[in-house]
Amino acid sequence: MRVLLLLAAVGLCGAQYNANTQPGRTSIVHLFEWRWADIALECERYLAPYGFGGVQVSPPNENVVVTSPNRPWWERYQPISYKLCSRSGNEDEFRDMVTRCNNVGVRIYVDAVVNHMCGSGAGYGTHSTCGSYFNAGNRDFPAVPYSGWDFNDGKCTTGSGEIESYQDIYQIRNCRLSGLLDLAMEKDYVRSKVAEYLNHLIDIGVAGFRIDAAKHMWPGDIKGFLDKLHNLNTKWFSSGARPFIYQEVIDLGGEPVTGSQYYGNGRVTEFKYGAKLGTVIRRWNGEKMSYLKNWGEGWGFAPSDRALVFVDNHDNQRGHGAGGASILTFWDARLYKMAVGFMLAHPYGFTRVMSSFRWPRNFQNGHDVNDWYGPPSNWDGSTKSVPINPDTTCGDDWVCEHRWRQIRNMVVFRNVVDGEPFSNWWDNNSNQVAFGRGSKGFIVFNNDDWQLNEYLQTGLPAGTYCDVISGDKDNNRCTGIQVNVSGDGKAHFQISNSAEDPFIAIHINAKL
Ligand code: QV4
Ligand code: CA
Repeated sequence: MRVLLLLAAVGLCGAQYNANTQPGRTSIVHLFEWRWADIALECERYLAPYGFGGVQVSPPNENVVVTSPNRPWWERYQPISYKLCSRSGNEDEFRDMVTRCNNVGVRIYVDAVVNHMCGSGAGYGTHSTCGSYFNAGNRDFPAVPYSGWDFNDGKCTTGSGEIESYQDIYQIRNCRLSGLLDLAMEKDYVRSKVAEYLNHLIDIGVAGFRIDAAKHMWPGDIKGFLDKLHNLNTKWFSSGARPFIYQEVIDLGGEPVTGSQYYGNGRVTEFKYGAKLGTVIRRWNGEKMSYLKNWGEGWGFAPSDRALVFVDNHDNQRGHGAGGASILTFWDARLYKMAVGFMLAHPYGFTRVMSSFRWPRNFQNGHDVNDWYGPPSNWDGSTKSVPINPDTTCGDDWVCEHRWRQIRNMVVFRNVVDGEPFSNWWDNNSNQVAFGRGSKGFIVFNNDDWQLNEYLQTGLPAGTYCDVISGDKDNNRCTGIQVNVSGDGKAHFQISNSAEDPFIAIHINAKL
């Protein structure tokens, strides 16, 4: 009996690191600012067929309506209540999305903004996405309810009441992050209100949470509300399954708050990953792809089973948060596809693919003054639905990186090679590299300024393979490059440095 209890306990803890995706589905996609109705459709028509494990959705709770600037994307990071209504839809639409996505094996992960409420300057009234009254000035949020007692004001020691130094662990947790009213998470009442919100979502059927601004809450206070969370809904999850937790903790080193302090609660977003990979793929600071041989923990990242990894996210693709100029995004499409391809082929971490909207970037003195732009929207401020073009791309300024053939096919690649070891590394001591995943997949990159022309050990069984970067396997023919693996596992690769996509990926499900 004791063994069973122990196993149950481990199961309880272990599962917080487990994404609760269906077996063989190994990535999630952040459908940033998408409407619930569109996500439900995308689960059924695209994400399920291509083996995406789940979707990170934008904050579903009521937020302040910001009109200056006009409906910025970041208004959704200023909660007014935990009612499920936002520009993405209402509670019925949210429920419908979760049900339809779960029914096709695609999970929903909610971006939980629970460290704070709206900005101190948000005023008072009913300018909120559900019409709930609030008064930021006296910390009054009757729709939760929260009152002045539930905020950290008395605890913060800085003059401005805001975080002024990231070298002071007390300010980071007890003061306001850019003026956002900071909740007193040590109070059981506040923990209970947060848990009530998250349990409402769990009971609807979500599989886990991104904990926004986790760095700004004490790890023990986060545990305080996590311990109050229900098990997942047994309509779609096994009994006792725990919500997947990944905490947004920006840790590029050099600060007293580190990601490792949060491992006890769940995974942590590994921001070093995208910052470093961007530098390597851009070949900045003398970085080169041959250095990626020990990618992962060897580069000082979190342990693989504690890391949530990504090339870019909704903040740093527009200069918010962290990562800086090296971050690759859809704006740098050719290099971006290489970075995402490398991430999805490499075994390190749990992978999240970004799916963005386009906005009119306008750099002035190195800063994009339009970094606040909200999603494609109608004249009344409502978010536009996502039109799908005949060529399967998205219209109306939705970028849909997750639908780019090179990225979608690498999501499939990751599923096919899941569990296979990192193997058969080769490099030319510069920016031509290759590696395999056991006997199931192999990938080759040419990021040098000359042709790659090599015979390489792939580890794959003999046969003819379709390159899933330049094309697809369509019935029994390749629409792109074909690769012949001989009996000894070797294959000849030629990649021009001026190729549209200077990398080739093959796996056993793309074998003729
Ligand atoms: C302004 C002034 C304040 C003033 C306040 C008065 O700067 O000094 O006190 O007005 O109200 C927006 C504006 C910001 C404004 C604030 C209101 O940009 O100028 O403050 O609202 O207080 C997003 C955006 C922020 C935005 C915020 C709330 O990035 O620009 O602020 O939403 O709308 C750190 C954290 C990390 C964080 C990252 C951005 O460690 O956790 O900064 N990342 C997460 C989210 C991010 C979000 C938040 C946290 C806040 O990924 O999208 O910030 O929820 O690194
Ligand atoms: Ca805080």
